[in-house]
Amino acid sequence: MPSESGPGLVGAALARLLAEDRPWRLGSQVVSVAEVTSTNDLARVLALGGAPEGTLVVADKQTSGRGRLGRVWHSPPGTGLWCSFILRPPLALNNLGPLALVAALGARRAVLGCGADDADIGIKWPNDLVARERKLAGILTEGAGGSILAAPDFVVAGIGVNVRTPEGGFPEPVRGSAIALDELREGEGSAGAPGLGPAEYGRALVECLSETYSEFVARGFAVLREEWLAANVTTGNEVVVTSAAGTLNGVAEDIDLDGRLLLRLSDGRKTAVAAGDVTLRQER
Ligand code: BT5
Repeated sequence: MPSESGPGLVGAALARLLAEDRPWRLGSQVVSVAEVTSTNDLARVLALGGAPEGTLVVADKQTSGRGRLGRVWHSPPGTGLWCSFILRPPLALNNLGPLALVAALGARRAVLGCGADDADIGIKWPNDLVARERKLAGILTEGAGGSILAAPDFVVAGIGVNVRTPEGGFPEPVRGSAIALDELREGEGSAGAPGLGPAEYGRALVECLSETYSEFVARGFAVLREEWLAANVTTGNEVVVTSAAGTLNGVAEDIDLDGRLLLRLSDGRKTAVAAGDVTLRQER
């Protein structure tokens, strides 16, 4: 059971913004806490208890925010949107592969909606948002209740976006590799506008993720693939991909309709990678 405490400020502010206008598929319920181990943990408990699709968990602060493979996600209070959506996609297991890429596209559209420049915001496969070669956002999708044959009962899509640079800068492990929206642009109406906080970004995210998710569920990843390719900073580069299966060196050539990265290996063979970490070696 995740530990949690008190009502949160970010989620409460976001719920107020959404109350003005709530035609979206996601965000129909906002569960707001001041502090939680991980919003993914709380979302999972709520989903197991029957919470409907679109339920959104928001925390001001996470004490054990995590990335993939148990890596730490730094989530200091008031500086970012730390949230998880409960999704119940009506899709077969073998169609769920691109879900994290769909979430990254939604998070990117929301960043652009908050005034960031299209050219500034890249997607690094599979699901990081990057700006100025630093990480702006990360996504962690976790499913539960399925099997190797059946789709999970639900998927929790956890999204962490740095909105404001923490006072005194990012913590040491990510100092120099992390960036927040406020650094991208200055001035009214831009990504760095003084009024833009985690809740305002959250309002844009609810709208944009509702769109990309609905498009994906209705028509498949094919309708989003071109947008993903245009925004991505991975294909066209020499890369090293590290996964449970080992390390692969090659050129990232494309992604397929399952969201897999298509690599041409040094010996000329082609392979498709479903999950892994990419390091860019050089731009071609
Ligand atoms: C991710 O993993 O990027 C997924 C991050 C998901 C975070 C959200 S917040 C809401 C929800 N609840 C959670 O507990 N998680 C989700 P990965 O690709 O494995 O990247 C992790 C790496 O990102 C770390 O090893 C650090 O290098 C870096 N990192 C950690 N915190 C960061 C931050 N705030 N900004 C930028 N980079 C960070």
